[in-house]
Amino acid sequence: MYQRIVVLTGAGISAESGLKTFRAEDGLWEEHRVEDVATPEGYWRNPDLVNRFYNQRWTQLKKDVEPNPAHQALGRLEQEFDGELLLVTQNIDNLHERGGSRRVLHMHGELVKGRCPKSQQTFPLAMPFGPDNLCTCCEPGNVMRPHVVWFGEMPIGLDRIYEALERCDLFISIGTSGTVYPAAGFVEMANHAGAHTLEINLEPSEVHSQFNTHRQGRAGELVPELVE
Ligand code: BJW
Repeated sequence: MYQRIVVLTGAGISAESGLKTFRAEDGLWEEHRVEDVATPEGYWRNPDLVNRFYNQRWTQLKKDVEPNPAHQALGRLEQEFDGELLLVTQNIDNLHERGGSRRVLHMHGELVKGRCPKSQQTFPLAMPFGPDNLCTCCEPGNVMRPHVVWFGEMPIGLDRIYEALERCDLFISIGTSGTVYPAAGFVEMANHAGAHTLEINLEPSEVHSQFNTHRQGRAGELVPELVE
């Protein structure tokens, strides 16, 4: 059986927990222009707007969101699997960790952290983003920005991800539209490595034709079935 697995997750895996995806009709960007809330230029133009966008998502995550059976199944997989497993998520929520996964690579950052724009040091988020939320690594402190990766910025942990993709024998993509690179290109790398590639998504993604196998439907049903 498989010995080296890479799992990539996207917003769709958290949809059944009540978190909005990005590109759905009622999605996170419905009321915003992508250039305004998902680029560094948008942030520096209007930090208040971007802070409000992330503070709302942070409040929701703290208050009323729980991991769903797909997160929990991946948590069990990590505990029970004997080989190498790398769980890479594009999501900035912490539902994988709360679902039992101990080693999660957040390639687009983490909602529960802020980052000093000068030193790039990250801090757990103790209070909402705003002019009073200062880093403690500088004197005087700098206003922290969300620890997220916007368009035009370099995703986190790419060396580790590419190394795992070059060696993997199974690549599973769950709940992502395949529209954002470099994540959308991971299937091609896994195919190149000779891995079996499986897509689990509600609808065919933009890169679905590159996968060997597809399971179309809800992650909360299909991922537990796969892991059992
Ligand atoms: C379900 C479900 C259920 C629903 N069960 N499924 C041309 C070619 C290549 C690259 C580029 C290019 N032009 C520009 C670029 C670069 C750019 C890019 O990709 N642009 C595209 C728009 C073309 N990329 C970047 O800038 C990245 N950096 C970069 O490239 O650096 C340089 C570099 C050079 C060389 C090598 C490597 C790097 C950075 C990208 C940063 C993305 N940031 C965001 C915001 C993060 C913070 C936040 O959360 O607010 O990340 S954008 C947003 O999209 C977010 C997501 O992680 C990401 C992907 O979205 P995702 O997860 O796929 O969500 P959706 O909504 O799109 O899809 C959900 C899916 O789930 C749907 O298909 C549903 O059907 C499904 N679903 N319910 C199963 N219950």
